[in-house]
Amino acid sequence: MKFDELDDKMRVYETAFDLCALPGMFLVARIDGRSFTRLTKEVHKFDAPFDVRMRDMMTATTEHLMNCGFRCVYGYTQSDEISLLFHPAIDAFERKLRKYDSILAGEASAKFSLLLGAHAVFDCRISQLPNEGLVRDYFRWRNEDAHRNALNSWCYWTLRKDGMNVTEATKTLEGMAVADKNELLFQHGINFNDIPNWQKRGVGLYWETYNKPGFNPKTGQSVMAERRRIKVDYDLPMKDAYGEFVANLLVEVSEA
Ligand SMILES: Nc1nc2c(ncn2[C@@H]2O[C@H](COP(=O)(O)OP(=O)(O)OP(=O)(O)O)[C@@H](O)[C@H]2O)c(=O)[nH]1
Ligand SMILES: [Mg+2]
Repeated sequence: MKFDELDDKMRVYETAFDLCALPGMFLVARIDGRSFTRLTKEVHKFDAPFDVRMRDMMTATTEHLMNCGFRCVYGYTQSDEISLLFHPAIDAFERKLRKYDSILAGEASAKFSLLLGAHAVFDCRISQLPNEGLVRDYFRWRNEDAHRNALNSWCYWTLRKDGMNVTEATKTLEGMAVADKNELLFQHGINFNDIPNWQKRGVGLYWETYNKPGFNPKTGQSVMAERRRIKVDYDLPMKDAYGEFVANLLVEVSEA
């Protein structure tokens, strides 16, 4: 068989199920650390429940993903996960989903591994959201997940540090109401309201414009040039206000 024939014959197996996102769909990627329960507790001991080094590595990885060839409007990270909202008109790789999944997982794994100085792996999945309301709901979902996890992790590690083993701590928290979890922390001198917002709400990254002083060599004059940079927000709003915040980012890109 000639090479061209062989090429045609085999390529169809590779591409037949190569799905493309439909035009007009909002695309959101979620990139999640593989086995980070083990990585953060056994392999590389991070402080629990939250370690600022983990936060900073996840934030730097998010920033890297926002700058790696996809039109990204918003990045969000909490725990071992990153969500990326792409520009509604993104057309990178003809919107082929396998490209988004594989490249983003690869870029995240490479970046985080370099920062950690050890092997770390991420997976990636894409949500195709047909309207802006669902984009808001998506980000509210992850934001509220961060809040729930923060309360649970704070309770769990408070009990563990108080001498309970894994089973005792897990059993104590099973079915406990939110108010009782807050009270449990309070009894141990922790006011959940005072826990930093980045732990309870996650971290948001978005573009801002700023004026950079420059010099025009032709005229010899100082000039201001408009530039874009990523702002890291450790104090995100929550619930409806967070939904509004995400919707505003979409308004800004549609007006730009
Ligand atoms: N110690 C510590 N652990 C963290 C921190 N941030 C995230 N983690 C842990 O990372 C894990 C993330 O949870 P999951 O993604 O559900 O669990 P996973 O083990 O990564 O499992 P898969 O994603 O299914 O591979 C949890 O166990 C968190 O406690 C941190 O700052 N400190
Ligand atoms: Mg994980």
